[in-house]
Amino acid sequence: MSERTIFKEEIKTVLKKPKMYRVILLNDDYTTMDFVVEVLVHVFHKSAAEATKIMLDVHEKGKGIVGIYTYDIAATKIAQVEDLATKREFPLKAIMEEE
Ligand code: TYC
Repeated sequence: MSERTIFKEEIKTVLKKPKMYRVILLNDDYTTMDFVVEVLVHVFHKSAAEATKIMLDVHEKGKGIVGIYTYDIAATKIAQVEDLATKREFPLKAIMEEE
């Protein structure tokens, strides 16, 4: 077997795409609209216009996707949302779902 021979399993390991996770923002009755926009701008790097659109959509529909990330990035962003919300005493929450 030459050095260039690669087993099928090795190819699979090398080429396997990471699982991706949707980060979903949940509506509530207490968090202010301004704070949600602030979070979308600072944590999810949305423009003010895009953040406002997403916030209003979540407000109307109850939840909405704010981004799709690898597990660690999604978990970090969810923790940042929780951290900022806790500091301001808002119940704002984000969750993740596997794509
Ligand atoms: N429903 C909130 C209000 O009326 C605003 C809001 C929007 C809260 C989106 C959370 O994810 C959220 N103040």
